[in-house]
Amino acid sequence: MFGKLTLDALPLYSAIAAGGAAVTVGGALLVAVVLTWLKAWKYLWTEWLTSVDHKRIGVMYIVLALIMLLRGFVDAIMMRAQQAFALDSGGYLPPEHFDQIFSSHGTIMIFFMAMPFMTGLINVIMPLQIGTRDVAFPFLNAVSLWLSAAGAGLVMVSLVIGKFSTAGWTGYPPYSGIEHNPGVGVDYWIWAILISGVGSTMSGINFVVTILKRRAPGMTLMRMTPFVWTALCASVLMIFAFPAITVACGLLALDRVADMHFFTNAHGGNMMNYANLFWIWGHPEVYILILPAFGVFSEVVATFSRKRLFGYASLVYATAAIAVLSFTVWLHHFFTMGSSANVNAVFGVATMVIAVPTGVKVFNWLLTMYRGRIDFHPSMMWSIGFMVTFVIGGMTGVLLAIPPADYLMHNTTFLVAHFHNMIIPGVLFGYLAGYMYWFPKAFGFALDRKWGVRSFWCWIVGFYLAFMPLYLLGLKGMPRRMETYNDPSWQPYLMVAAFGAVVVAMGIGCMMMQLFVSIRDRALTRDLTGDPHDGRTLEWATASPPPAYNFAALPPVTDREPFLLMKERGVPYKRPAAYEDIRLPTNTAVAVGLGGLAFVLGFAIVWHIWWLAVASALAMFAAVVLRVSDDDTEFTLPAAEVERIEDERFRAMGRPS
Ligand code: HEM
Ligand SMILES: [Cu+2]
Repeated sequence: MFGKLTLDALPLYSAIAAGGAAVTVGGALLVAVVLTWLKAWKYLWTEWLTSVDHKRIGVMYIVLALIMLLRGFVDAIMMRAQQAFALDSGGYLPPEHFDQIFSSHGTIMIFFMAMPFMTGLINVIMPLQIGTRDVAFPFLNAVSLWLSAAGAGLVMVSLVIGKFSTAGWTGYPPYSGIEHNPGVGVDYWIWAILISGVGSTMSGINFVVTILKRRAPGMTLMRMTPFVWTALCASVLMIFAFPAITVACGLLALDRVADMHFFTNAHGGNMMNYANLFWIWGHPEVYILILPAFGVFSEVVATFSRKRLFGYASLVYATAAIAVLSFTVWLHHFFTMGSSANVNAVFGVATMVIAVPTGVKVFNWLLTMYRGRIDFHPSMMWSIGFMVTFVIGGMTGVLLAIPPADYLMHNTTFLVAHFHNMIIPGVLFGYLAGYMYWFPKAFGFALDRKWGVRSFWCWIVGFYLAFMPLYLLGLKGMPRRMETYNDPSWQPYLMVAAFGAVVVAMGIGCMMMQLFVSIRDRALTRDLTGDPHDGRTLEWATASPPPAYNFAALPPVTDREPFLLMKERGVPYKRPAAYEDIRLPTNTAVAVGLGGLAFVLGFAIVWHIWWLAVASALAMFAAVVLRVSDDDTEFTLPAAEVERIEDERFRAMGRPS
């Protein structure tokens, strides 16, 4: 009846695991109690959970990302605490538990923090920047969100019922195979990634179609903002890369459940099939995450330097070049696994080539800032911090791209330092810059600058303290994923690294403080114009927060910085001669329902509760059939209502008609 699920699945074997479970369950209960106390359930359900509005979906993605950032960071700080004190002793974490933590940290940060953050930012801003009313497939967009949430939910549930994978975020066989890893942890990992990955593929399709088909009149490709360009390239990568990991996870699941042998040495399988599939997704994934962050930097640097972006066209070509090249280098992730020297050399050189378009971009940003009137808004600080730090990380990457050097360093903390050095400034700083830049657009009031700047300084100082020692440790030969060690000369570095993580924790604290202070003082920082930063692109032409339909009349575009041009001509808030009826998608419970069923399906397969798996799969199928045979999924917002909403906005701005 319950498959492999018994009371033994509860985390009573260790106080720390039980504590983690208690925090998870307690946190969920606390949220539920607060929502009940605020009587917010109905509002949450009708306005948010069932919404198909791209802005709300984007905000929900970002909320998911921020929650998972906290979870992933708790994992990080637990690892840093373990390694700081585990000299010649077991430390405070049992080995099995430490392995779960590095696996969940990597998995969460990549799949459930960075991916939702990126998808959320694109969702909120891209349709506004191209001047459209919604993404091409609003319902599909909601399904993607809820599939991501289902995956994240599976990772969180593994804290309470059963265990998480101990096979690292890459899940390499044979260790992730059933023979060496018979527990449910790897299955949680597989189904979390498989389910959320399907959502990511669909998001990619949705964004590409939206950008290609739904631009405002006159918005040619070369008038699109850099952020939209990077979103387009990242989405193309998502469409081609994510099926590879979905297939890899699917085959690994078959190996485990159906005794197949895709990735085993026995019966004709080969682990390298997995390594290739995984990294054919994994390397482009880095650029899926980083390109939109580059897009954010381009927007932020232009706005806060008060200058047109330097070298727009070269930036676009560099983005496209990076996207193409990112598919040609995956083999550098297994230089040491027995390819010939020539193969390694080709992939090493291909890897180094990516540094060229990336360098082009850095110079574009620097030259945009050159002689600009720079405003040190927190978003600008994140951008400058990124440029300095990222260049260092890039150089260590070129080092690792030399196969003989990689033989020495690949499984050491040098590598850990390198990829955090790319992904924290290059991805997370970019998203945080975007979060602070566009927050007033999404919510109608600005984030506090002071706490933003404080958060930035803690993050960047903490980053250097936490990761520079790892480069040195790597050169001294410390392998990654070490639970204990007996070389006393490592310990001082690990203490500094742990202290760095504490400073990053203060940065996260400042971000929470910033949100709290900003919400408290929101009456003072209201953004009535919709244009708090003196912006240049279309998203600033509409109200903050934008109405459901974004633009009462789709704005004609004749320039790369259309809103700046309107302001220069003195017509930024020109009202249409007459308003029209607008068709909008209606809310639906089907998408969130599908997410819930996908969660149940994943959980059922993890625990081999086959009747439940079949039942939830059938229910999903039925829900999809019901949805696609429903012709009544849109409603008309009458012109009079549009006019009323617009009138109200102009009155608030002090510009009654
Ligand atoms: C915020 C501060 C962060 C700290 C202090 C931190 C710390 C760590 C530590 C201690 C490890 C284990 C290293 C080892 O086993 O030797 C690790 C691994 C990892 N981290 Fe982070 N991390 C942070 C942020 C991030 C972010 C933002 C990402 C991605 C977006 C990320 C992705 C990863 C990945 C993929 C691994 C490899 C996990 C594995 O070995 O399977 N980390 N991190
Ligand atoms: Cu790579």
